[in-house]
Amino acid sequence: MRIASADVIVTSPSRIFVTLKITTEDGVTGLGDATLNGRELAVAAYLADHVAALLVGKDPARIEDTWQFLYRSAYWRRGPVTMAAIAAVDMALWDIKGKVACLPLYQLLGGACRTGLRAYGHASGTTLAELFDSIREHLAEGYTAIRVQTAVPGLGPVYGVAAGAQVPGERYDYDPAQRGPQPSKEEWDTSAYLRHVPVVFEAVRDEFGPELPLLHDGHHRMTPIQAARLGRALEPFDLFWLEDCTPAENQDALRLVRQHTTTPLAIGEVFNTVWDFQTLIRDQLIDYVRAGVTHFGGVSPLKKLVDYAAQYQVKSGFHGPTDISPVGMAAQLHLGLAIHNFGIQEYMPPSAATTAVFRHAFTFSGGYLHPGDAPGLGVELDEPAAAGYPYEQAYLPYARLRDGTVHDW
Ligand code: CS2
Ligand code: MG
Repeated sequence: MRIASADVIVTSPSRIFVTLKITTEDGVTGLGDATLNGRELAVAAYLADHVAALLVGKDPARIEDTWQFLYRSAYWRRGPVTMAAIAAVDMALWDIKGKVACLPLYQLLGGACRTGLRAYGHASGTTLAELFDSIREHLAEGYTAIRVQTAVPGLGPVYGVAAGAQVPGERYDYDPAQRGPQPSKEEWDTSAYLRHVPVVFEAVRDEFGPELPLLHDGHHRMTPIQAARLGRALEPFDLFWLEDCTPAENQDALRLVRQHTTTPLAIGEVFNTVWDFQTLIRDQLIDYVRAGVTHFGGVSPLKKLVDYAAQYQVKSGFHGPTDISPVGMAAQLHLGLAIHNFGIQEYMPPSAATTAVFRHAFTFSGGYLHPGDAPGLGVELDEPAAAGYPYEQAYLPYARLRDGTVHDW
């Protein structure tokens, strides 16, 4: 069997998605997610202009060899664009292998280690009352673990808090990328945030009790000592994890955080290779790896990452917001079902428009996800429906401090 074609499909139901479709001479197709929020066309071009032609004629069964070929023959390695492109090829080839074997991907990865994957949902509010309502909404939807994001007194819109919608009927926190020619600017003040977050978690614990697993995303906005202070201040509220508490290009920065707090730490959604995690895992500086299959080069390297993490009792917490397409989500669910050191899965349900374009076999019920038992990934792309949602430029917001300094958003 040989690869006959590789096509890049860009569609924008609710938000922009870039998908690679590989078709074999025998007509077997495989899908891969290549969506990089706010830089989507860069990956689409990388695939269409530099990779697609290299795949034609290749044996789709040789997944690892193709991965190594794309990673090493490019000479220029790593980075979000390259790794999202390679990820799409890797996912599509695993999809084909599952369809040829007539097995769901998780069976090819060693079979199920559990009956379902615990998910967490995104609750947020500009006030405590609004936040409590959002938490109750998610509990009513079946979630058994909740990420809590809050507005900060004195600041306008901030990451993760439903404020306004860029698409009628959808919450702001649904997808932070806003359609338009320029990114919107948000104001940030870390001191105000550090004073407010512990107050919010105390109120949430008072309202919902000690058992509900609560997560919080620091979204890379603190210095190491600020992250240490917040981790310490949140200890009484027993968080499931504090995520991306400080930018981790400098992995050693987490030593200072670890030194001061026992709040579990999760990091890595912006990481692209195992080397970004090496010190963090080896030196027990984190408890969960947040890598997402689409930005980490695919199923093959993500499996290697969680196998490495398992040696240090570090668990998975795969990235799962709306800018991981249903194809990427499906791939992560298959891997998550098959690995032993599964921790938790982030899950923001795809919109109705997205689900109409990406028909998926995975299910969410009673707070747990399952990839389904369809062959391969279990996602079919409706190309005529996709064509109905042409590309519209969109950017993630960015942040400036009160004195105008650019800050991590
Ligand atoms: C976030 C993401 O879900 C998360 O944990 O950090 O929503 C992130 O902001 C987006 O993926 C950016 O595209
Ligand atoms: Mg995050």
